[in-house]
Amino acid sequence: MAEPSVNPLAEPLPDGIVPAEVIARTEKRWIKMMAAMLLIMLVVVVATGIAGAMHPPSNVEVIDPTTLHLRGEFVESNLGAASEPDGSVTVRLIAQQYEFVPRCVLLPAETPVMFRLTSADVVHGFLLPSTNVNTMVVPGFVAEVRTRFANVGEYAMPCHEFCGLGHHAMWAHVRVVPKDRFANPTAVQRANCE
Ligand SMILES: [Cu+2]
Repeated sequence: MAEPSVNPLAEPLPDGIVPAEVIARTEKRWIKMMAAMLLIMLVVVVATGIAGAMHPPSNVEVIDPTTLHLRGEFVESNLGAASEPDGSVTVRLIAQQYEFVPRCVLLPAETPVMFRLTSADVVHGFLLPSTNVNTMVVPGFVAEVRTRFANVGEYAMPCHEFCGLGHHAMWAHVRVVPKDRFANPTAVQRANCE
């Protein structure tokens, strides 16, 4: 007498073993969730890049870090904020262990501002929270960032690349004032906030 043949795959599984079709369904659900998250992040990156100008700076410009103080646009008398003929403002800064020179920059609101920075020694970071300004300052290169301050006020400017033992104390400030209170700064004014 032959036993009735039973398909072992059709038998109920022992406790604790999840059926293959349940696993397949769960995995498909996770794949859909991951694809949706990637899509959302991609949209955020593109939208902030276009609307808020939040993107990595693309400027590539080399400079000799050993002669910054001797000649060229980063000599001490040329640092700080300067008004341009087209009404915009250019700010030149040097990052060095453990300070930014100058330590405070006065700027007008609602005006195109271009920051140009370079490092005199090691890699530093340049960040203005609540704006699109965020870049590395690499010795030998000029970092260039364009922004426009919508709000007046004091912006803290921390170095955000670890640059040595005094890194935590490396801060500067940007003070943004109403446009009509900003005049083309004199040689002394351009390097402080008074
Ligand atoms: Cu630092």
